Amino acid sequence: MSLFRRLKKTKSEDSEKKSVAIIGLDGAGKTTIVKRILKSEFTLSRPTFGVNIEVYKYRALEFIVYDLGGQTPLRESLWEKFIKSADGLVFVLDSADKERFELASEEFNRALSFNDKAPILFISNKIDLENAASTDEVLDVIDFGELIRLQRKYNFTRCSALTGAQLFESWDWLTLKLCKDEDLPTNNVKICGYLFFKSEGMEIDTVLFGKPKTQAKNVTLFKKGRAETIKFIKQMSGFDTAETLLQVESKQLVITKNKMNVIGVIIGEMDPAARAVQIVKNLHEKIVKSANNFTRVNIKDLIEKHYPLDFIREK
Ligand SMILES: Nc1nc2c(ncn2[C@@H]2O[C@H](COP(=O)(O)OP(=O)(O)O)[C@@H](O)[C@H]2O)c(=O)[nH]1
Ligand SMILES: [Mg+2]
Repeated sequence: MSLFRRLKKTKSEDSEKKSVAIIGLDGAGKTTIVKRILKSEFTLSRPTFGVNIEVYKYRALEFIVYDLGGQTPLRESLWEKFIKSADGLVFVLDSADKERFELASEEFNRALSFNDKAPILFISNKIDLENAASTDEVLDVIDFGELIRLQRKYNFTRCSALTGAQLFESWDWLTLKLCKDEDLPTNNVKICGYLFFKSEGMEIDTVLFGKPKTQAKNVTLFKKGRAETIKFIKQMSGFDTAETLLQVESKQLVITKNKMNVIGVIIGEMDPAARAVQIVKNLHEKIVKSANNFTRVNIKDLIEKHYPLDFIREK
């Protein structure tokens, strides 16, 4: 985001090849997560490796998706090999499937026993569902004590692959753990404009930042961003909050919905999208506040005032 695009920004792609093993019981949401992370526009190569293994390649990155549980000896040795060689581990739990928590916990511990170095992202997925387990309910079954004792790098996060809630932030964490490139921007983003809609689909504002020449250059980019935003509004009409990250031309589009409002911002290709998500969430709050005071908001002013280092500046 370009979490993962950032990783490809390497001098020699082969030398920086990274693999992320994404594991969990069938139906946990692994495939859905990978597809969202890899953004809609990318073509993925997906070689068939064997039963229940998916390998997605994207530049210098390899995502190995593996359904756990009910191992045959052949599959067992195969996934042990994958997990051993993985640079990052992601375990996905269906937080609404409480009946299989114990089994998930066993598989989680087994996976950890094969790899004692890689940072671990634990995703408690499907939090949009009514019967999703709380953090405490998950922690009752999944034991992180050993990880803490061994000082492993791990992160626990509650996500929804469906709405995107918390997903991009947690992947940002993993990317930063995997990525050693000092040049990567970790703090500021370059917002080159925004799209502001009402959740029922009414367009309020589209504003391009920068000098007229830059704006002219970005017109088609924004047209595409607008089409993506409208698509997102339709797809997420049933949810109060949602967020997504897409690749649009050579930039990234972050769209977030918060009850009545939908805001999309376009940021640079290598920018940390998690920061953009954070900024937009704060903008949402400020918009709601000013609506309560009956003042008309100007999102551009808000960005300039509160995030002076996060938009494109041109002299
Ligand atoms: N409600 C909800 N459904 C999800 C979520 N993530 C995945 N699903 C659904 O769960 C099912 C299994 O997802 P899939 O990605 O195929 O699981 P996998 O077997 O782990 O790869 C699919 O029907 C998905 O649409 C989520 O966050 N919320
Ligand atoms: Mg799958």
